[in-house]
Amino acid sequence: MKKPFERILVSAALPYANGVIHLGHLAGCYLPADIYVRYQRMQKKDILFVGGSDEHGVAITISAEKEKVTPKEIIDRYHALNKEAFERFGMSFDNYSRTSLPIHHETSKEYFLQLLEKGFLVTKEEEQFYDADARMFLPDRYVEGICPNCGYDKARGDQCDNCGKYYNQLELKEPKSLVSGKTPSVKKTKHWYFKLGDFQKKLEAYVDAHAKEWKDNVLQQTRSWLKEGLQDRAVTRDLNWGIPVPLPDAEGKVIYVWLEALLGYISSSKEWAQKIGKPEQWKKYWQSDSTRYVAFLGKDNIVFHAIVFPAELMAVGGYVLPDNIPANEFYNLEGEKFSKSRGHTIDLIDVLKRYPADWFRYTIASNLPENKDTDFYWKDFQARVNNELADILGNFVNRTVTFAWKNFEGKIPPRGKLSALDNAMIEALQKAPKEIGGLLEQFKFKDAALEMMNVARTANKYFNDSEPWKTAKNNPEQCAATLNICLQTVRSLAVLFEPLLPNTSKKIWELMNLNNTVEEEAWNSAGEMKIAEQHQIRQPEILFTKIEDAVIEEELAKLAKNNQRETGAPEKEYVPLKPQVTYDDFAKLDFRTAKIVAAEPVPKSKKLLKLQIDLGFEKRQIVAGIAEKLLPEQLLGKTIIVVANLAPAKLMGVESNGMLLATAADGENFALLTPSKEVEQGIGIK
Ligand code: B3M
Ligand code: ZN
Repeated sequence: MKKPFERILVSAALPYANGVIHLGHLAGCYLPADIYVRYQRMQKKDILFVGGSDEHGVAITISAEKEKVTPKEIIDRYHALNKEAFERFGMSFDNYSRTSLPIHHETSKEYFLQLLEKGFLVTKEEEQFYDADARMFLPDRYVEGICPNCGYDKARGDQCDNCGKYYNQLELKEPKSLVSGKTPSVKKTKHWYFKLGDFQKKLEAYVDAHAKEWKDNVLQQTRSWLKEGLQDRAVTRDLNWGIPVPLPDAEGKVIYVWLEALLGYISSSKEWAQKIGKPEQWKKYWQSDSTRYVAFLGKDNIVFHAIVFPAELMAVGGYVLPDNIPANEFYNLEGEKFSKSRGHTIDLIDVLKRYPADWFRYTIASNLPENKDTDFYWKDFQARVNNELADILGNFVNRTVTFAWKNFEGKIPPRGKLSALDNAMIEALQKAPKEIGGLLEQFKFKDAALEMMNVARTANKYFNDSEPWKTAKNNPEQCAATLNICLQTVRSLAVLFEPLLPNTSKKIWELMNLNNTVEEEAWNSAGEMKIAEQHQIRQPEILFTKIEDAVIEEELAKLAKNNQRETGAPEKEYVPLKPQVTYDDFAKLDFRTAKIVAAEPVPKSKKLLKLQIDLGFEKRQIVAGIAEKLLPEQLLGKTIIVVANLAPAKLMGVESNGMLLATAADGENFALLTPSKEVEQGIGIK
C-alpha cells in the first residue's frame, strides 16, 4: 500500500533531438505538465520536474544520414534548439537533461546489468537482414519492401503503414536496405530480450489499482495491450549509435532506445541532484513510497509509460511507478497534421520571438486535445488574444489601475462598509482557488483555463455593476470599497493565472508593486484580500495589444506559401525507374476493364475498401487501399482497370482477387485509372 504522498515527481516525455518541437508537442504534453507543476509549487508541494532530450535510436541516425552529418551534430543542434524553444515557451523544468550524457549512460548500463542479474533478460539468436556494403544489421526502419499481407510496396521492416500489420522482418518481400539501396542478406544475430511477459499479472493489478484516476484513452489503450498478452521484447539492437551493451560478448550492440530513454527521467533527476550539490537527493523522489509520480506524454507514447516503464521499474524494485499518465490526443494545425516535410508547421522559436509565449499558452490551453484531437487556428489565436486576454483580463486590470490613479493617486483606498455586490465579488474570489485547483488536480486544464478567465469576467461585471465612475461623485466611500476590492482582485488574478500565464502574472505583480514574486505566493491566497490600504501601485501599463487582421492574414499566407513550396518540391524528385523488363514480362499481366458494382469499408481498417467488380464474364471481389482517398459511393458504377490474373491474397483477412490501377500518389495527385470513354467490361488492355 502506498502512503499518503508527501512529494510529487513529474516527468515530461523526452523529445527526440532530431527535429524542433512544434505546437502539437506543447499541447500534447508540455503545457499541461508545466501548468500542473507551477500550480503544485504554489500549493507549496515538494515537487521535482524533469525532462530532457532523447538522443539515441534509429530516429537520430536516419536524420543524420539524410543530412549527411554525424548523429552527434544532429543531437547537439536539436537539443539546443528544443531547450531554447522550451525556455521561450516558459517551461519551468527543474532540469532539462540529455540521454547522451555520461550520467545517463552509466545509469542505463547499471540498470541493464541489474536486469540480467535478476534473471529478466534472456538471449535469443535470430536471423535478421544484414547490409554487407554498410556492414551493419538493419533495424526495422532501415529496410523497406513489399508487405507480406497487402502488397504495399513501401512497407517497413516491422510494420506496414498501409494495412497496419505487424510481422517479422524476414517476412518482408523484396527487401531493400535504405542504407545501400541493395538487397540485404540474412545473417544470424544474438539479442537480449526483456521478459515483459513475466509482468502480465503484476501490471494488470497495477492498472486496476489506478483505473479510477486514469483518463479513458489511457486506460483503454493500456488494457487492450494487456488483453493481447505481453511477450518478451528485444532490448538490444545492432547499431553503432546508442549505449553499448555492457557485456563482453555484445560488440556492436546497443541498448534499445526505449528501454533506456525511459530511464532518462531518473538520470535527469540524478543530474539535478548533482547540480544542487546533493547527489543523493534524487532518491527522495524515486525511491520512496510517499511520492506521487505523474508522467506527461502524448498519446503515441502511452504503452511505453503504462506498461514498459512500470515493468522496467518493477523488475529492479524499489522505485515509484507512475501514478498517473494524463496523455493527451493530437493537436493539429489548421485542420491538418503538423508536417515538417510538407511545410505544414509553425517555426516555434520564430513565433515565440514575435508573439508573447502567454498568448500561445492561453490559446492552446483553451482548446487542449484532452479527449479528442483539436487544432491550432491562427484566427482562433487572434480571437483568444483580442476578445479574451485583451478585452477581459487586460481590460479589467487596466480599467482598475487607471481608475485608482485618477481617483486615489494610485493608492489602495479603504474598504469600509460593504454592499451586496461587494460581498458577492469577495465570495467569488474566495471560491476560485479551490474550484480551479480542483480542476488542475484532476488534469482538467482546459476547464481550469476557462474558470480562470471566468474570474476576470465576473470582475468586469462587478466593475460595471458597481459604476464607480458614478459613486466617485455621489458615494465616495462606496467608490473606495469598490476599488479596494477590484485592486485585490487584480492581485488574485495574478496568482490564479500564474500556472497558465506566468509572464502576464509577473507583469501584473510588478504593476501592483508587491513584494516577493508571484510564484512565491501561496495558491490559496488568491481567495484573500491581502493588499494593505494605502499601498502604492505603479502606473498603468497595457498588458495585451490586439492582433490586427492583416497580421493573421500574413501568417496564413506564409503557411500557404510553405505548403506550396514544400509540396511542390517532391514532385520534381521523380521516383526512380524500376529495372527494365522484357515484353514477355509485361505480357504476363492481364489487365481488364471492370465495373464496380458494390463498395464497402473493410471493418477495422482505415485504408481498405472491399469492392465487388463485374468483369462481364465473371464477378469477383477485390480489396483496395483507397479508403482514405475515395468514399464507397464515389466508386459505384465506375469502370476501372484491374490486373485480373494476380494471385489471390488476403488483406486483413478479406480475400482479394485482383488489383485496381491508380496513381501511386496522395492528395491532388491521387486518381483512379479509368478508360477515356465508356466501354464494356472485361475488355483486355495492351
Ligand atoms: N522520444 C518519443 C517521441 O519523441 C520518445 C519519447 C521518449 S519518453 C522517454 O515521440
Ligand atoms: Zn500491408
